[in-house]
Order: sequence, then C-alpha cells, then structure tokens
Amino acid sequence: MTENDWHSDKLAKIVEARMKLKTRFEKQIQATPSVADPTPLGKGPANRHGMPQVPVGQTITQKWPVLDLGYHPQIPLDKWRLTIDGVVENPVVLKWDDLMALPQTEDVSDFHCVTTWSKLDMHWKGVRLLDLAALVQPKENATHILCYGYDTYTTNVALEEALKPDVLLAHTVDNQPLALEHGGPLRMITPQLYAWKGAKWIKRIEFLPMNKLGFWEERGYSNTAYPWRNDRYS
Ligand SMILES: Nc1nc2c(c(=O)[nH]1)N[C@H]1C(S)=C(S)[C@@H](COP(=O)(O)O)O[C@H]1N2
Ligand SMILES: [Mo]
Repeated sequence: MTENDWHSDKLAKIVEARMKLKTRFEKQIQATPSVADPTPLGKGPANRHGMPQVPVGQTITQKWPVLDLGYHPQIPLDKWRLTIDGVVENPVVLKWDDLMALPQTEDVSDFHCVTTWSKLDMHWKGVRLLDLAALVQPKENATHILCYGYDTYTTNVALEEALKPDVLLAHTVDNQPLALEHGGPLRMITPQLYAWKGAKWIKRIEFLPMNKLGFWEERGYSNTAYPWRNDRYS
C-alpha cells in the first residue's frame, strides 16, 4: 500500500462511518427545535434553514465581540493536541497535521451570542464534528459530548445537535486563520445553538453516556440553548 492508498482508505472509512452515524441520529436531528419548531421566535426573512433570520431578542452586529473567561491560552501548533475520548471505539489524540489531513468543510453560518448580538453569514472552514465522530465511533450508549478548552472552559452539547453538518471545529474564518482571541488555532461552532456551546481553544471532546453540565450550564445557562425558543437561562 502506498501512503496515498492508505490515506484514501482511511477517508473512505470515515465517509462510511459518517453515513452510519447520520442514519443513526437522523430522526433525533429532524426533531430538534432548530429544524422542527412550528412557531420559531424571531424576525426577518427565512434563513438558510427556514428559520427566521434573527432569533428573538437578538440584534445584528457587523463587529465581532470577544467573550470568554479573560485568559487567551497560546498553544504553538507543534505542541497543540486534540483528544477525543470517552464512550468511543477508537479514542484518538490528534496533532495539527492529523486534523488537517481529515476532510475539510467550508460553510456559511450565523453566530448568535446569548448577550443578544448576532453576526450573520460568517464563512468558516474546518472539520465537521460529525467526521471526528466518524473517526472515533461513539458507542451505542453515547448521548452527549463535553468539550474542554485550553483555558479550563467546558460546555456540553447533545449528540443530535453536535452531529449537525454545520457544527465545525474551525481553524479559518472569512479566509483568515482564526485569531487567538476568537479561539485560534481551533474552536468549535454551533450555529443552531447559542454561541457559548462552541468551545474556543478546544483541547478535548469527551463522548458521554449521559448529560453533564459545563461551565455556564452549571451557573444557570440553559442546558439546551435553542435561539428560536429564547432558551437562554434555566
Ligand atoms: N474556551 C472557551 N470557549 C468559549 C468561551 C470561553 O470563555 N472559553 N466563551 C463562550 C462564550 S460565552 C461565547 S458567547 C463565545 C464567544 O466567542 P467569541 O469570543 O469568538 O465571540 O465563545 C464561547 N466559547
Ligand atoms: Mo456568551
């Protein structure tokens, strides 16, 4: 086998596992509020998902504010690692080159911060959480992920949200490398949930057989964070 054969064999396996995961979670994904809510709260023309352009209580901003715990960890790419573990068949620790060798996805999506600003039509590039899940293969009992940042931040996401095709581990935004203050070199984005569900400076994704609250969820933020239900605090 040449290195190329090995590489395309690995890719073919990821694509096959991705299809299986999609099938396994399709019903749950179709039932989420950002897909199936008959009375979504918001205003403006339909967005790319048939939801209102802006969720209730949000104002469009052109600027991109920075929100975090105040510490911006700097990880050189040669030291950078992403651990994906928990209830999975094949836990992995990815180096930067491993991440870049995975299928790369570009997507345009909106960013809704719970502090009431929304930035529309951001152009992202990175690796789908779905493809990372295909790589590690969550066991049958996996229901959630808990994401960890290099700054000690944590946030939880249910798998039916995390496996949506626009959930990316992003390294590039609007054709520029993701800036440190926005979570560079790599952050997660969850365009169909409030933005605190996307960990900046992501270092670990743990698949869990139950729900486990993250940093803000423990402090009264909503477990589910659906923008079109004004689902901010619990
Ligand atoms: N690692 C980490 N990720 C984080 C946070 C954080 O404090 N640490 N803050 C969250 C919150 S509350 C929001 S609103 C978004 C903000 O992303 P931005 O600073 O790029 O606008 O990142 C989320 N991800
Ligand atoms: Mo936030």
